[in-house]
Amino acid sequence: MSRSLRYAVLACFASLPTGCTPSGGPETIQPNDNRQATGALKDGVLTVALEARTGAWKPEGKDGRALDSLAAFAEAGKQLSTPGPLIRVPAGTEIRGTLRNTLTRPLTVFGLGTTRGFSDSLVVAAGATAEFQFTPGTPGTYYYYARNGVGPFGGRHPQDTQLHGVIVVDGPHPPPDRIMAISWYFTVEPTSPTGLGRGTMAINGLSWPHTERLSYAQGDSIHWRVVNLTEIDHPMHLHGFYFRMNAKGNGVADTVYSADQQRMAVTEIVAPFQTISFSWQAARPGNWIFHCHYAAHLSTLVALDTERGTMDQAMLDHHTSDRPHQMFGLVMGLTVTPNGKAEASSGSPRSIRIVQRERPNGYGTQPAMSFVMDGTPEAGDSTAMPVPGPVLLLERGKPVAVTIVNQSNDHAAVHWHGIELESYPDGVPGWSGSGRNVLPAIAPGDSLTVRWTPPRAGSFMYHSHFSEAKQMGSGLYGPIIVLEPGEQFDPETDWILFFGTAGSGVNVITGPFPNYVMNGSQQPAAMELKAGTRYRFRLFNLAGDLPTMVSLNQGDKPVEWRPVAKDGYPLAETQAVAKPAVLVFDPGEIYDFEFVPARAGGAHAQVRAAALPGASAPAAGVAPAAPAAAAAAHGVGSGAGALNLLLPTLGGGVDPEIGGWGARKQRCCSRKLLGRIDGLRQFRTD
Ligand SMILES: [Cu+2]
Repeated sequence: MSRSLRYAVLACFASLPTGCTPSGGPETIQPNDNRQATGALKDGVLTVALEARTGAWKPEGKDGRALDSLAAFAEAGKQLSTPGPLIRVPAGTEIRGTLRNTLTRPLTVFGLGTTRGFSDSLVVAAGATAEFQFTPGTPGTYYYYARNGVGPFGGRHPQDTQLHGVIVVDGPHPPPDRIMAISWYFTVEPTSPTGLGRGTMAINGLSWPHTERLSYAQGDSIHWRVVNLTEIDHPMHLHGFYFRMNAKGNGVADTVYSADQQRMAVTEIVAPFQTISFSWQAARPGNWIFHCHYAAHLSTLVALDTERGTMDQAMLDHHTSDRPHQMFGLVMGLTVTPNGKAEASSGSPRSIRIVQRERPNGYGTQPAMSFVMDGTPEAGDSTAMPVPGPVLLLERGKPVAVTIVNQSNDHAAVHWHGIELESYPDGVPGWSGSGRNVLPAIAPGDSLTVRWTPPRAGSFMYHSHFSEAKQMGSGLYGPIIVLEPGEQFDPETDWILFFGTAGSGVNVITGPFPNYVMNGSQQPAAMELKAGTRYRFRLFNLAGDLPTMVSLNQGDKPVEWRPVAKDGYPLAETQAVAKPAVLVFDPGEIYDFEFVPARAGGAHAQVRAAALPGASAPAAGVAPAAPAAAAAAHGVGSGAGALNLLLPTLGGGVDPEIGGWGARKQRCCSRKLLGRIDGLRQFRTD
């Protein structure tokens, strides 16, 4: 930096808080990687000075489009950032601070009081400065958050969506960690093709492919905290590795899991204003991603290149030129450098050939797409469009060589979800692999073979990782069942229940919204169960961008089932205990349950997708529904012996641990029925 420019910058800082840049124009709201804590710590007291100002946010990097006139926080005299300054202290530290509101509107600030979270607020008038003081005693992940009223969809007004920051309270000897804060911005424009004016989703202030690249060495123990500062769920998925859930919080309290309560996952729902912390080991080298599993949150809907729903070609150039991964928004990329020898897989691989095909206008104006197993009668019938794709029944430890033959009109890439494999076959084109050996997208008419070995028996899935919103919505997914050597799969007692959508939504405000399907159908065939027989239900979710709720009821009460695995990983004995058969789960999640029907009887079933009213992009602006009444209208067989697979009402005693809906129900008052499967399962248990 030249001397004169440096003085200009210093002068500029001295003149803050009005905000300026050396070149003039609005101040830029910087990304914040949450590595540097704010304030001065002295004699057990942290002194903090915060300011709310207005600036321009560039979630797609300095050459990307700016979102002007957004409010954000800064440390007094320093640059604005989103998320705002990190407050990080050892437990028991007193925090004394001031918050100056330079905006022309009053702010209600949560999280900077004794009880924090949404239970404690500070009202700061326009132009005023407020003082705050609190002494956090319990280690964990928290946040502060501000708003000026509530917008038309129940969340913050667009200009307030970056008014927040993370608070971390450390226990003794905290391991090194990274903090990822998720934020968003969107404006609604009902006349645009998508219903959105402009939208973005960001991690630490940046949106893929502009998010920070994290670097680790093979063997590193990794600790991450994720803070959801948006008004919508994000099912966060790690490729290639399981992580161990350590804690989950809501801003007021952070629940640290005991050893008995910890469990492994590859996808974890982070509900609105929830915090999670988890650990994993970078056991295998290469490039990996950690991303939201709502396909819309990776789609062009959250790219600022989109102008009224249409990609702006001029703006596209500032991303990588070929954009092989077709991802935007909530994605972090990380590279694990090798450290020692790679494990060589042994044995000759079993060859599998899967054909990706497409039929135009299969779902309205959108195509239907299918995976079919080469060499089967379906593959010979060019009109067959089966959904889900063929079950891959594999054996633990036995290598496979899977060839994807792309007969569709779009590029192809397939992700083996939940499988602990090498980086290259992981399925993210333009990213998976290492160095110059990076997985390509498969062009129409081309094919590609990848090799991997399933190291664990359980339930997994495969799905498209290219233009996911379109391709997964069109049917490009299927289950993977890995068996122990010598184990047989018994379809009589082992049931695959795969939830998806028939197409993807086009206009996220007005719809039409896609129908929900189970095993590819809105009217699945009835199945018969025998009383006293032990069944395994494998529930897979890739159903759009909303939570799916499933329950198994007798009369108006859920029966009991026993969760045995989450994302293919067996649950510990202390967790695999019988509980009410109610599940709320998100795309990217897989649950295995054991169920023994006790009594004979007939039943009726239904499943719904639900959303916070107006909070999510797909559900924004929906009219409140009457879920209890609708559920009652579709429930039958309330007499003794009847089993209903029925959606719970909101107060229906959902286990807050499985699905996390409990944490949200305080704020959620209604749901919209976006899809329905009637006659999902009819149990005739005799
Ligand atoms: Cu998301």
